Amino acid sequence: MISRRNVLKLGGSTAAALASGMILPPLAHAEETVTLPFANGERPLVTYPGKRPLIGLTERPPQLETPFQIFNEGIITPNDAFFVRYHLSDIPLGIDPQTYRVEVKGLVRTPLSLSLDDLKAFEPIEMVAAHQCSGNSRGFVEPRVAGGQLANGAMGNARWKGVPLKAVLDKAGVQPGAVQVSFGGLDGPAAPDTPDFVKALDIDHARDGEVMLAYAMNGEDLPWLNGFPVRLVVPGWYGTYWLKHLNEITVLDKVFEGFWMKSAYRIPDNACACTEPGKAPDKTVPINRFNVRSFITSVLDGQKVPAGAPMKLRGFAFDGGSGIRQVSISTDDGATWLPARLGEDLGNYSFREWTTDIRLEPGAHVLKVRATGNDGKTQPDKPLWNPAGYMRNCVEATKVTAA
Ligand SMILES: Nc1nc2c(c(=O)[nH]1)N[C@H]1C(S)=C(S)[C@@H](COP(=O)(O)O)O[C@H]1N2
Ligand SMILES: [Mo]
Repeated sequence: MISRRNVLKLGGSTAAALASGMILPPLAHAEETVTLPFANGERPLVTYPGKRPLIGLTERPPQLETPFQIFNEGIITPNDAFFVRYHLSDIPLGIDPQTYRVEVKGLVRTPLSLSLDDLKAFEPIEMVAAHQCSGNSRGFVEPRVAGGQLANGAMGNARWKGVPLKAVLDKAGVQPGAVQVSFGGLDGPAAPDTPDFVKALDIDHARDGEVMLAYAMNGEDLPWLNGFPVRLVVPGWYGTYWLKHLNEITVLDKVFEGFWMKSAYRIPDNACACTEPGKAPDKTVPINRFNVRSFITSVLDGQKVPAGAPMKLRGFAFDGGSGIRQVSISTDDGATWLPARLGEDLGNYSFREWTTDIRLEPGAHVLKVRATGNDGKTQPDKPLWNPAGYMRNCVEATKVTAA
């Protein structure tokens, strides 16, 4: 139970739910289930404070996946449908925004202890940026690999508002010899021998003016489970760096060697970030930028569609920040491709909508979508494999039957 005093004054249903101690409803209370399209894909649909029913992966800590059809509602993912990922079971259940502080320390001239008001006094920036877990789509990886068996719902697109990390670091005054900056949050391990979740970025990346301490998401406070009151946003980079409930920023004179950088979240150090299935890589590097991906959202795999009638196909594409140059559609399992129209450009880090008009003869069809970034990179036809099941980005197939 959490005391009323410690509970954030959010107003509305979240505050009420938190005040009544409902922050961690057991998954067993789920009334509905969904089946993701791979073995052992049965999942409960669960409701947490501030969230509509989402696909429950684990209960402690809560891990929630966005049901895929929600991505067809719009190019911005609603806050109450945004996915949730935590590593450590001791997540914060009550945060007082009055006493909340972000400490800036280490190799700086003036260590800082910034309140939420202090952060909001900086000149704000806003950016639409896609967020995605490294293990998004891991459940589709063949041969199967260990880790959260996610379908395609561990991603989302939001308008983030906050302070550039650069402005905060400049205020503290980074000293010569800085190499990396590490980030810690309010959550912690339940057992003392579990390493705390701490991530790090190179100093130049941390000072690129785009990495952000975000306090708002789609015009509202961050949802509790997405890192209230402040999280790091690292545009174009995998979600593992997007530290939630951020309370510690440490400037370091060497490369950070904590477990979550040195041992976890690493990819094969080669151009495809892949190995032969079953083979461990010789050398690894920390996971970094998203590769390019695209999805069809207006029809789902296995759906029946009208034959002979004009049909609008819709979806989105994104990459690690070069922006989407082209999206191509195939209605014949990849034999021929036609360009799709690109929708509104919300910036290079955002999901980019695409649409196209097709007409299908009666029978079974395999629809495919493939995106190319402004950097010239495109999606592979065949899936690439790595031991952690990270960075899946092959061309996806959507099977439909027209009748
Ligand atoms: N404090 C904290 N921040 C964290 C994590 C965590 O376990 N604790 N997980 C990271 C990972 S791996 C991902 S994918 C994203 C998920 O962000 P979300 O829960 O807002 O979707 O948070 C990142 N930031
Ligand atoms: Mo993640």
